[in-house]
Amino acid sequence: MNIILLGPPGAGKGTQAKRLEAAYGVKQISTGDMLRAEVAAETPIGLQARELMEKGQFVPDPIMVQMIENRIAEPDCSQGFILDGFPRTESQAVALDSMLEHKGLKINAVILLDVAEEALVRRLAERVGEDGSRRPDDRPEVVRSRLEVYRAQTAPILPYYEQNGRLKRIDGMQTVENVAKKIDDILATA
Ligand code: B4P
Repeated sequence: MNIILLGPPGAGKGTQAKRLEAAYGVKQISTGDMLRAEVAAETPIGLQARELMEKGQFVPDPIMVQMIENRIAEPDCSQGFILDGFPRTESQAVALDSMLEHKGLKINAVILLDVAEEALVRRLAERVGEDGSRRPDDRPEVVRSRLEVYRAQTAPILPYYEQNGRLKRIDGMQTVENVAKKIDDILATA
């Protein structure tokens, strides 16, 4: 089972992807987490990503596409994966489809978590990591620019996935448990 979770920053993609990983035995691939690991390790990608992420901007498509191609090829993804944070641009979406076609893989479900902007700003302002740390890109001024980037670059890919009824929308304003149940309902028929 291969799943794409789409939605604006703070929609709950990471929250739901973690649960799906545990419930279905498929691997969470969070591009945000992968980039934060590159930043922490001060790799060449991390050094480039740090500045962009702190401003709420996207890391260039070729870097992200290569990162996903390498990750999907790893053995722990052989039972399936959940893409959490990818694709975020039309070019990433097109590259993903051609990459999967070459590998003989397909996406079983594309799920969009819909959440109102005021709720996103509030959630991210309140988000605290497991170690009690705050993310530098959750500052309200950066969240505003992340939402602008989402509107300009990610929202336009939704029609791409709406073709042939591929996109399933869920009201992400419900509780975590209710969102999870709606995802389970979609996956039961995927
Ligand atoms: P990400 O790490 O992907 O960040 P995210 O969108 O903030 O979070 P998510 O939707 O997973 O929210 P969460 O579950 O944590 O990206 C960070 C940055 O990395 C990007 O801005 C970009 O710079 C870069 N990047 C990543 N991928 C890229 C790509 N493909 N191309 C280019 N650049 C890329 O939920 C948020 C909060 O809400 C949590 O506190 C949670 O507890 C709470 N919450 C969740 N569900 C809830 C619910 N139902 N009700 C109430 N609260 C809820």
